[in-house]
Amino acid sequence: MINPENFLNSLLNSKINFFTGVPDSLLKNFCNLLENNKKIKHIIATNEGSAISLAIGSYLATNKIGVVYMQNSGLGNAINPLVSLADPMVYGIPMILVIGWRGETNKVKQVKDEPQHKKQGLITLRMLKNIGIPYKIIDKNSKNLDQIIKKIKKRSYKRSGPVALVVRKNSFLKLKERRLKIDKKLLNREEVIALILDLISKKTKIVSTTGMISRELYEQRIQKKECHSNDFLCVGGMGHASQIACGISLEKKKSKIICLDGDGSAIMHMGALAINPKHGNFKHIILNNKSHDSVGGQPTIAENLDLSKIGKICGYKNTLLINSKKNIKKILKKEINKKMNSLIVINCNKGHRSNLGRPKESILYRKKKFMNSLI
Ligand SMILES: Cc1ncc(C[n+]2csc(CCOP(=O)(O)OP(=O)(O)O)c2C)c(N)n1
Repeated sequence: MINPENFLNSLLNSKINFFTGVPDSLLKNFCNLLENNKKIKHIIATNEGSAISLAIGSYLATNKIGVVYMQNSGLGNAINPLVSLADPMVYGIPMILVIGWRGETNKVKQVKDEPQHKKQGLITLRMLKNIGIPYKIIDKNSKNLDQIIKKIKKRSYKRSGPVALVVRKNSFLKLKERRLKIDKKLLNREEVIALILDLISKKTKIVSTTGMISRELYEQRIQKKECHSNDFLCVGGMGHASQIACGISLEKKKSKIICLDGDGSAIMHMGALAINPKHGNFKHIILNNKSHDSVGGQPTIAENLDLSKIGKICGYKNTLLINSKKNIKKILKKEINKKMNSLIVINCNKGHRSNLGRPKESILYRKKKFMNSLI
C-alpha cells in the first residue's frame, strides 16, 4: 500500500505546494494529511469546479502547478472549467488531478460498489480520454512515486493542460483516524434524524442528501418500523437534494416536504438557497456538523458561516439556527408545523456509527415506491 505521507512527500519533492479539492473517502488518508500542513497552501473547496478554478488562479499567479483532488463523481462538476478554461485549446493550464475511483473496473469486471457509483465508475477513464486528459492509474502496488509524479508533472507542462492520477480503492495506507470532539450540548446527526421522524406526519415526504444522512434516515425508518416509501435518497448528485425537494413541492402543493441536507452539500450548490424560497414550499433542514463527515470528517466552510442568516437574505420566510439540544423537540415541533418555507439549521456533532447499514432494495424499486407515494 502507498503511505500517503510518501505520496505527499513526492509531490512536495516535485515543488508542488498548492492543493485544493473536495474530499473523498478513497483519498481520505491523503486529504486529511493536507490539513494544518504548514508547508503547503491548501483549500478545501466547495465543489470540484471551484477547485479547478482555484488551481487555475494559483497557476496564473505563480506559474506553478497545483493539485486538485476529488472523487470521480466530482468530475462532472469539474468538466466545465477543465474543458472551457484549462484545456490546451483554451488557456492551457497545467495541473495534476488526483481522482478517487469509486466503482472502479479491472480487466475483467467492475468491482461492487453502491448504485450511484456504477455508471460513473464505468465511464471515468472514458471521460478523461474524451476530454483529452492523460492519466495514470495508481493502486496499492504502485512504486517509485517520485518518478510517477515527476513524469506526470512533466507531461502536464509539456501539454500545457491537466493530467490525472486515478486512484483505486485501498491504495492508501490507513493513517490514524481523527479524534472526534463531542460537544455535550449537541445531539449527533442520527439522533436529530430520529427526532425529526418522531415529529412529522406519516405522509411527509423526505428528500435526503448524499452520504451518511441518507443511510441514517434509511436505518431510522427500519428502527421505527416505518416504510421507506416517503423517502427519496439523493445518493448521488451531492448538493442537489434541496432542488429536488423544490421541484417536488412545485408540483405537489399540498404535500408536506422536508429536505434533510448537510452543510457540505448545501454549500456545494449554494445558489439553490435563493431559488428554493422563491419557487418551493418545503422545510429545508441543514444538519450542520461543519464537516464532510461521510468521507472522513474534513472541515467545510460552514465553520465560518451562519447558514440561517444566509437563508434569510436569500428569501426563506422563516429561518432558525438550533445550537443546543435543550428543548430541541419542542422547538422543532413548532417549526415543522409552520405553514411557510423554512430553513432550519441544526448544529450537531460529527461522527457516525460504524455499523450503519445500506439500503437493500433496488434503487429503481425505491424510486417507484416514492413516486407512488406522491400520487
Ligand atoms: C460531486 C461529489 N463530490 C464529492 C462527493 C463525495 N462525498 C460524499 S458525501 C460527502 C460529504 C457530504 O458532507 P455534508 O453534506 O456536510 O454531510 P455529512 O457527511 O457531514 O453528513 C462527500 C464530499 C460526492 N458524492 N459527490
